Amino acid sequence: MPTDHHPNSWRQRAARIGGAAAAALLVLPAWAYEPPTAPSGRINDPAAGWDHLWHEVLVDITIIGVIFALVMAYFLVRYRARKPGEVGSAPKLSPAAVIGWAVIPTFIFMADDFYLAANGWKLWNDYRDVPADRIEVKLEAGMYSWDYTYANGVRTQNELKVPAGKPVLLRMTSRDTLHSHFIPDFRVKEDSMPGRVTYLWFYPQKPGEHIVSCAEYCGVMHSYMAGKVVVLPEADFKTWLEQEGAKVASAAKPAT
Ligand SMILES: [Cu+2]
Repeated sequence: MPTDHHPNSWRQRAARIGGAAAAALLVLPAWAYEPPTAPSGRINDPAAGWDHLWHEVLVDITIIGVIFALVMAYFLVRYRARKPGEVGSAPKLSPAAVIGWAVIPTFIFMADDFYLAANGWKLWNDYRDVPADRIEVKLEAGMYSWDYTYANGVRTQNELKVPAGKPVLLRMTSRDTLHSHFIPDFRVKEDSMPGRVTYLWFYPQKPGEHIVSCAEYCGVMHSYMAGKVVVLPEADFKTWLEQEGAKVASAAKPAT
């Protein structure tokens, strides 16, 4: 028998071991991934910070836009043609004035950009530290639904029930393609993707309902991929989760 077709050749064995290791690496650590946790008691809810930065952007571009428009309007009038066919003569600027006219307006723009970028960067990094005291829900996205699974095995579709007053961490993946779990009211959005676990957390503080939508074009029914977050008073949430958990437990029991 030629050795290169031997079923136990080292090449085949290595390929088998390698394949198993790769499969284990893909599957095993996925849900176990631990996002960085903020020190106990700290909740870096970014919602107010994002709103603040957004207003800052609007105010800044308005002020800069108005200043530039006024300067431009002044120049249009000041240097207008006074009679037909008039050829203008540009005032001679000193090298310092030339540099100043180029650098100062650029600096005003850039200083504002850097300020906004630095604040956004800080907000985002703080936000990535998940609060220590939280509830966790697994989310599997698929064309076209959001499927949530609670720690006790309770499953819901397109409706995420959560208690008021407690941060909620979603550990997300996808069974098909890219989706993005977007809850505009809480100012949070994160992709869910196949073969990888991403995370997203938000801080619901009072009972109410909030829209969830998919913010990544994922297929022809993408726009129907809407759900909601239902924030319940803590006691109501507990009752609901226990009741649903009991149903799951009794359904799992073998018939006697
Ligand atoms: Cu989607």
